[in-house]
Amino acid sequence: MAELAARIKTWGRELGFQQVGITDVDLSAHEAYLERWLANGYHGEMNFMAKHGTKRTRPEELVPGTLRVISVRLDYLPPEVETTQVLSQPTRAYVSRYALGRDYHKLMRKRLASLAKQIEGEVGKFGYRAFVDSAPVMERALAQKAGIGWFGKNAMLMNQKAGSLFFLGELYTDLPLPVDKPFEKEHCGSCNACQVACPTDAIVADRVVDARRCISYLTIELSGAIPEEFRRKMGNRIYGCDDCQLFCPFTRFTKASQEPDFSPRHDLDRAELLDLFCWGESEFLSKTEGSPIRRIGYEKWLSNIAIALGNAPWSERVEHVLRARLPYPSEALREHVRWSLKEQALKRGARLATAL
Ligand code: B12
Ligand code: SF4
Ligand code: SF4
Repeated sequence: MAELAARIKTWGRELGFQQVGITDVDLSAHEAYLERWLANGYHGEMNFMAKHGTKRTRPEELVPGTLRVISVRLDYLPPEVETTQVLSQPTRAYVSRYALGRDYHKLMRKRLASLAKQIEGEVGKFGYRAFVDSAPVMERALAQKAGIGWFGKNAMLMNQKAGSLFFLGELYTDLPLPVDKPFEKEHCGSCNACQVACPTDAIVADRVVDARRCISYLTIELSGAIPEEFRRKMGNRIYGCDDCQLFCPFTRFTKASQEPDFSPRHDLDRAELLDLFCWGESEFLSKTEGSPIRRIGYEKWLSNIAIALGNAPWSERVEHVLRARLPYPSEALREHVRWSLKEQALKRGARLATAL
């Protein structure tokens, strides 16, 4: 089994994963943290987080017979993509850097299936299931236990040589493989740059994010109106948010991803808000084919961009394109557009006042 474990790690790296670790199924240390998070209502509308009882923290209840979890890391930041520079250009759209190219779920699951096939070639039929962000699985807790990194104060799984701009995935298996040492050392020390940088104060305690305040949740998961208290704070972030990672000192150790699939499509790394707002629905559907962005749907896409346009400097053209969306059939979208028009009108008024 020790030899097999070593080979699994080599195959994993050959398949393009940057780290591969193995752990057992004991997540008892994490159960109480998850329960408290749910009891506080921090999951908001994400009912899937509360729905599965103890299956999330007890892998053998999700997949009976599971003895070990093979945890993998895949870096995603494409080379030469700007990050904080785009955040400071309010006419441009900031799309979270994980979502610029192809959806990672399929790509990673395919690779995990290839890894399982290689194991099968060695040991014959064995029990396994591959997961990537898709099922009640505690991916960060498993990765920490498998030695991949520590929980940063921003709740991200971090590695001192790679930062945190990576995805996690798992193979649950019934093979009694030897386990790796958990990642015990926490490297955050007295730093709290992520908490200071978070635009909406969503990091409510060390390693605890109140999703209801998190821009990632507001722009991707929330189906209703985005509460007004967060709209100005969202700035130009139209899909997800990376601030608590971008301002983390370990992010400078990020290794650029060599995956062509993660390269930005349609200039999404630096697009103008106005251009994106003018996409029609069929254009949205074709341009986001195979991208994680498609999942939020056209109305949410427009609502997010409308808020960012409200936050952009005043311009006649911005007011014009916003007004053009007022007859749109969705009241949810119209409400966001009305808010943005008010914001634009305030800025127009302020300009006039200074000109007088
Ligand atoms: C729900 C969810 C969200 C929610 C809630 C976020 C959250 N912090 O829980 C929202 C929509 C806000 C979100 C946002 C993002 N997400 Co998300 N998300 C998930 C999901 C589906 C579940 C996470 C979860 O279990 N939350 C429940 C809480 C309780 O768990 P936790 O935050 O990890 O907290 C643990 C620690 O607090 C720990 N803890 C705290 N103190 C202590 C002390 C001790 C002693 C111990 C033992 C433990 C401990 O206990 C908790 C339980 O383990 C996972 C995929 C998965 N199935 O795991 C992806 C996942 C966590 N997300 C991911 C990503 C990339 C993001 C974003 C960066 C996306 C973006 N750019 O917009 C942001 C980052 C926000 C952030 N700072 O967390 C990646 C993270 C990769 C990494 N390097 O960590 C994951 C793993 C998906 C993947 N397959 O790669 N996400
Ligand atoms: S993703 Fe953005 S909003 Fe969410 S915790 Fe991090 S910095 Fe805050
Ligand atoms: S910004 Fe500082 S406190 Fe936050 S995760 Fe990075 S090192 Fe830890």
